Amino acid sequence: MNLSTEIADYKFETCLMNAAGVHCQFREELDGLLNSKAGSFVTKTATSQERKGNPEPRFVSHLDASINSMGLPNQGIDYYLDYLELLERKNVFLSVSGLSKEEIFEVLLKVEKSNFKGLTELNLSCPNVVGKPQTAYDFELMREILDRVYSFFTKPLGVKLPPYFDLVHFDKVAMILNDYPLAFVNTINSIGNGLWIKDETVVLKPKQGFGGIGGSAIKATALANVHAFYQRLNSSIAIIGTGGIVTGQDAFEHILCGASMVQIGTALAYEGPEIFEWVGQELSQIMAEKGYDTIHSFRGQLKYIEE
Ligand code: RRO
Repeated sequence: MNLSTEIADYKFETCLMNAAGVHCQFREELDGLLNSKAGSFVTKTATSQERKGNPEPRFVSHLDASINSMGLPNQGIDYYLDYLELLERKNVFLSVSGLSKEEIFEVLLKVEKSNFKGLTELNLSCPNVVGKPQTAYDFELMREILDRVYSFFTKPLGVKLPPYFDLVHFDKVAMILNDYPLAFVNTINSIGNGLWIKDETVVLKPKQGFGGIGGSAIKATALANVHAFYQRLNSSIAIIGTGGIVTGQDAFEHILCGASMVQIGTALAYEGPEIFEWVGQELSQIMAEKGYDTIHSFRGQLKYIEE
């Protein structure tokens, strides 16, 4: 079965990969993804300097559910650029962000000037930095940032979005994104600021227990966001589907909604990189049963119930 896909001019042997933040902070973890059946990887969102992140416990997960308030722990942009510049493969993703507009521009300028030849993902949706709202929920700020970024950044770029919950918001965000030559949009990040309780106590230390929710519970929201943007974005902007993928059926549904590539977060954290093998096998089997040879033959072909 052929699970290959492309984003902009980049080709991938299979459409499955990790979600940023999972199994990708350190070289050893990235090596593990390189040696797995994933078609690519994305690095942990990098800031200008190394960050330790929030105090522990800051991540709790099961196979199909998670809550996190990591607080953007990462090794700093130089660490990821050093790693990526030495790789022979170019079809990989570098995730970046910053705690201020200026920091975002500083990090992206470094990427622009580097020898990195892959795809850059600008994370506009980190839900866990104390005192910092998610950029992509402020539409004016999002446009201001993209205007400035495109004044100097010439490499293939995409954005990581938080979930939206209103059709008017899908319209507004798509209208902004369609004004830029984005290579891709990645939807969704975790659903921000949920709360888990055990023994009458929150399970995470930071932010009095509030954290981003991942796993099966967010699949419906993820599918809706993938499809809403598939319906609204210019066809030159590829969609990466993230959220609630545990099985081949989940990956199939993301592609049916319009995703060109799908990312696994919570389930990868629980199972490790072997997960790509069985999700790939399950996806292949579903496609074979339905008579689809490639993901292009059903991508975006979601059916509606007509009168
Ligand atoms: O590090 C985090 O707390 C984090 C980030 Br940057 C993000 O984009 N999404 C998330 O769930 N956690």
